Amino acid sequence: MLKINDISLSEAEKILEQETPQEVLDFYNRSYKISSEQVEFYQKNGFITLEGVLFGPALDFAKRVMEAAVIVRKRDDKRSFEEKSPYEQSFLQCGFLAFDSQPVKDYVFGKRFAGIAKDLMQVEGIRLWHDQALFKEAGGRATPVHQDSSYWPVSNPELTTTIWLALNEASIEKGCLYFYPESHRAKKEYVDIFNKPHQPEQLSDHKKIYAPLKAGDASYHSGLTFHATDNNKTDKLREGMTMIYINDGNRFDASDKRNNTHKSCEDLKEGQIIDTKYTPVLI
Ligand SMILES: O=C(O)CCC(=O)C(=O)O
Repeated sequence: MLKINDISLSEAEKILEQETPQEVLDFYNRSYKISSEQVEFYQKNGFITLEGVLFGPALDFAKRVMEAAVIVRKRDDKRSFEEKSPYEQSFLQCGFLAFDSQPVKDYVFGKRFAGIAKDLMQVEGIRLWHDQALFKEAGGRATPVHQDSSYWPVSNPELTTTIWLALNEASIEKGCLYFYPESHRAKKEYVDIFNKPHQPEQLSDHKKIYAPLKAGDASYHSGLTFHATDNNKTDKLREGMTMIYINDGNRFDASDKRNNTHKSCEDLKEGQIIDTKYTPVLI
């Protein structure tokens, strides 16, 4: 049984039945000011880090809710770390958590986080693509270098972005993200992160920039930006929560068999606007 901060399964279930307090809900929907310099930085480099995206009671509440959601989702996984595949040793991955409970949905649907994505991508509207908790266990493996949009059947990968929010500190030793600046303009390259990852040759001369985050800080990276993490060298769990956003208008591109069965595109036909029950307009 997965243990996080000594929360038992029954406590976790109770946490997920709570209502989000109004002050927290207001915080999730309060705008975060992005400057024109920050937009420029994101557009040039393909990523950005931002301080204080969450803090105070909203951070405390979101952290507890996400921990509970991961505990409940992993309730039947009794395997030891050694029994997991190398991919699964990189992180405890739980996607589409927003559709399991209201307090997670309140966080994932927050206009504060989607609004930042809208400003950084300079688009008219934002849809959720999906959410994903990524908790790297103590001693967890490195996450191999990859471009997220390789795994998504979208027509416009340049109009996708991920918020990676640190629910607790994500230091270099704990396996924070690192990014290859400007690599969103590099050649697209599929990395089989699940079974047989490789280090893209084209990045050999690229510098990488680590993005350590304090609790409540977040990074945003384009679906085209190459990124990765080192292993978690500490004895603590690294708790990252992501939401992925697409512009409202991105279309289903089923041309790549390696990614064309994505749940967010359930029942769509080639070329249709991505508009499913999993991808609501958020802002
Ligand atoms: O959290 C990690 O270890 C990897 C995260 C990642 O690759 C992503 O959010 O796109």
